[in-house]
Amino acid sequence: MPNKTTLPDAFSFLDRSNAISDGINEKWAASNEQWWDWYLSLAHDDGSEPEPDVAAPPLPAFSPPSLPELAEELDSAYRLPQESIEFFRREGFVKLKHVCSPASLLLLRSALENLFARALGDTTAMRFPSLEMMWTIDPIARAFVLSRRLARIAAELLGVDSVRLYHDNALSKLPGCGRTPWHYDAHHYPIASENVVTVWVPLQPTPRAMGPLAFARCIESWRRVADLPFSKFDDSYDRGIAAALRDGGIAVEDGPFELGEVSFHHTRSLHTAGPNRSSLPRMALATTYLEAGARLVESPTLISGDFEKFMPDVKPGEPIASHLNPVVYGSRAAS
Ligand SMILES: O=C(O)CCC(=O)C(=O)O
Repeated sequence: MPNKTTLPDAFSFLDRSNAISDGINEKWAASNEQWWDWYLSLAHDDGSEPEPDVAAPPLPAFSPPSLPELAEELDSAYRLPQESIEFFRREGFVKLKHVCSPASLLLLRSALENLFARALGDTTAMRFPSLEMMWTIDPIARAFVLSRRLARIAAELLGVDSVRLYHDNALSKLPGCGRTPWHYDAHHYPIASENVVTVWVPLQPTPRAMGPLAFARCIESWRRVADLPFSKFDDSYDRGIAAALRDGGIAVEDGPFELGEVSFHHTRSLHTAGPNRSSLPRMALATTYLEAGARLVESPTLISGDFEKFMPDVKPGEPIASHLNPVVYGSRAAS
């Protein structure tokens, strides 16, 4: 069973050039994988003893779909109820059941496990291994990241005609890894648009003990923390958001995810995730889509990580439309 892991302090994850000043108006100098380790080190840990570890629910046996079967499933339309659209626009997130079949999700899980092993070797040395751009090298990841089914839901929730890919992210929260800090994505994405959404696809049944993604209710909740100072060295930003939500009596949706259930969160949605107290890595694919036509902000900051990797040669103020930002749903003419 896992032990609670104490992450080194944030300072040790920052490149030396980023650790000199306490400002954020500079370029992130390390990798995006290191970015996630740094970001998790900004999560508050109250130092209390971890709750007892729990056995993860066993992964169901499955017979893997062929690639054409996977493509058929992931390109077919999902019937998105009007109430779900209204919920998303009011609350900033929505959880939808039966979006993907368990067999397809478990196939993706095993593909990502192989990619993690190849890219990172012994991932137990890290607590929150992450990978990006898997869609450019792996056909199973590509089927999910370029899924018309998922991108169409994203477009319908945002109320836009077409969406492009911003990036994909495989996230593996290992047993014993702590919390993901409170944040909203617009605070770090270098995208000059409100029409940005992330689909979080968990790759196992995810009970509370595994740290499912959790969301503050009400899409306007971020306004309570819009002026909160951000520190790249400590957990003050995470603690500040938690306090603002508590003081404002804002409810948090932190329930489990069934296998097949996914969430979509708006770029202004405040979210967090608990520690993984189970014996299984909590794996998820998080893919972000932006409204076609959205532009790169004029002044990205260190909190944007190595975003240039996702949009080569796009200059500040230009539309984010590189060959790595394909239109995944809708008409190319829109952008
Ligand atoms: O999986 C997590 O713990 C965090 C994911 C997240 O914050 C995101 O995808 O926006």
